Amino acid sequence: MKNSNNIICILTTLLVIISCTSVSKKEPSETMNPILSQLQSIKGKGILFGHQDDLAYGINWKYIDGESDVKRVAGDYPALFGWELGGIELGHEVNLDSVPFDEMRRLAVKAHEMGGINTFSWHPYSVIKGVSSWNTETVVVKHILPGGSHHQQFIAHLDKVADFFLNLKNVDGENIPFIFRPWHEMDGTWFWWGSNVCTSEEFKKLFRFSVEYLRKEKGIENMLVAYSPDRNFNSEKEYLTWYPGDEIVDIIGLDNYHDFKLKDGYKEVIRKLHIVIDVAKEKNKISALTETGLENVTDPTWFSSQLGKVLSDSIISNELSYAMVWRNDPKVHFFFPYPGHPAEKDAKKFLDRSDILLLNEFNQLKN
Ligand code: BMA
Repeated sequence: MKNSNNIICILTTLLVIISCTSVSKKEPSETMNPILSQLQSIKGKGILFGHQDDLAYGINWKYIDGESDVKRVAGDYPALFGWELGGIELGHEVNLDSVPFDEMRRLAVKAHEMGGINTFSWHPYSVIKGVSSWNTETVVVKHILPGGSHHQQFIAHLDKVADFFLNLKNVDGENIPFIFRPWHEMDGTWFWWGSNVCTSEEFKKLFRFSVEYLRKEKGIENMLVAYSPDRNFNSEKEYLTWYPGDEIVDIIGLDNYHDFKLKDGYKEVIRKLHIVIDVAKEKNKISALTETGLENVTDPTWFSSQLGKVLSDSIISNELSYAMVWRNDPKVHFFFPYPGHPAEKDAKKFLDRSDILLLNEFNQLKN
């Protein structure tokens, strides 16, 4: 009797331990974020096409409901919509590209209601000297980490980001799911979180702290997180130099404009994406070309002869979830053609391919 009581006691303890471990191991996104299951369901059927600021402005128009340069050229909206949060941390009403945050929120909710996926980048001003993301003269990262001289100010910045995310709600008042892609291109040397201004350990701490603070302290549960180095790696090990951890990251990404500019550069993009995809497969995560494009689309066949070739690669077409081109700002630069532009026909031909998904196709294919 005593023995069987002991056995029952041991078994119960074991069960409790096992169930506690499996609960604590679950990532928030695994259980709650529909974007992951949608992306998994379309894997191998097509690659989503995305465009930054697509619904906000384009060439010769801004803030006209229903407009989109992708729709003007290809007849449908992109399936993925990129937005930029830089400036929100200072309490600004418009982002660093003059997009009003209220309008961004409204358009992101609209994109979600149409069936699209929203992804947010963030080029924050630094809490030290208020310098822009592109200022690498001041050491910032180590001072904003826990224990650092400017940690509290940094938390105030994250609070502003959290407020924005917590107010991304549908008509029923429910928070909508989205992707957050902070601290991107860390392997480059142009941002204050770049590889020349902080160590990889400091960087990982920054990334982990930011995501854990938003998820755990602010209760943001519907957020997937993308890790997006630029092109400066040649192996999985190098790619993972700044990787903050499997429990932090959901999307294994790559930003790559530069390699496309090299001779036969698309081959280099393919090579890097194969590394990205290998990492994603090992970690059972989603892979994406999180930013790309040719500034001002100066090659009228770039979409089919460059990006198109990359996305036709057999491994990439089976594995990659999305590819996003950057914004169309008539005053600064644009990455997607507009009606009358020499690349218009070619971009349409590329987007007409059955393996490149715009919004309607995505809506039909996803679970
Ligand atoms: C860059 C450029 C800038 C812009 C920034 C954040 O690539 O487009 O003009 O301010 O992204 O959107």
